[in-house]
Amino acid sequence: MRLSLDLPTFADQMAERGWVVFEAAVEPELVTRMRDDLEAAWEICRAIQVKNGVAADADRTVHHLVGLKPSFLDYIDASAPLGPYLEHYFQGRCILNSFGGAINTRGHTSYAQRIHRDIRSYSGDMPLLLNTLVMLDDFTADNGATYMLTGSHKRAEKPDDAAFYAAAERTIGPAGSILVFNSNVWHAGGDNTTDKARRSVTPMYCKPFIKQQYDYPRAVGYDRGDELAPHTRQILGYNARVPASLDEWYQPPERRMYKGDQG
Ligand SMILES: O=C(O)CCC(=O)C(=O)O
Repeated sequence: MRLSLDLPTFADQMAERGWVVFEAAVEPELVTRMRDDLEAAWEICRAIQVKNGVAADADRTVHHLVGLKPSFLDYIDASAPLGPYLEHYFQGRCILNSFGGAINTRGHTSYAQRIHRDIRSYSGDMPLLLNTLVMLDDFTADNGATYMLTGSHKRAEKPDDAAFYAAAERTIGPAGSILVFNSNVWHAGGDNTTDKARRSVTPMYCKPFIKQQYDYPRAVGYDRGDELAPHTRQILGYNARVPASLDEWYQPPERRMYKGDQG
């Protein structure tokens, strides 16, 4: 991974604008594998969405990709250079909160195309949650590049539609770019008016004391933590687990499930 912004520039833009784009950061080979895995993941997720009666509004969206297909775990591994940026934003450690994705296609819309922010309670200056979106295709104005209301992390109120679309900027970028944004920023996926899919994955990160949307250590395997690179083990949440027995709870610091450096 090659990150096009240095840490001070990232910090300034995140503070002022609430979002940045690292252009063409992910290796093209990994982007291709994630694109293929995303299509396969859609088949798996869709079957369960339909079976459980939650298919409406979720068209071409997928969820919890780590543990489902290998390239998504490879992405976490490859994103180690993002670590210092994440730690700067969180002023400490963070873990994966969720890892979804979307295949934005002409004539199909999903909840992600409404104006929204991904943190339900406005957190102001407290960095609880951070969104990222990895572009797996080039993002253009025509294929639904995300709308971002720059600076809107500084206020809690939802803008009305007219004000939002009059002022929002688009996240144009080549495949492999990573959009990073404060989860308090109001945003919306755009409509795809082209014949080709606009695919993305959306790893989100949180402070380690916040509940993950999915038990990623369990999905990957509780006993696999030691095989993983330190960055991957941290991000997946192996250092911030909840004990389920007194035997797991009564442990010396180095063997505790919630490690002392997690905040
Ligand atoms: O697909 C997009 O452009 C937006 C994604 C989004 O809204 C989200 O991840 O919360």
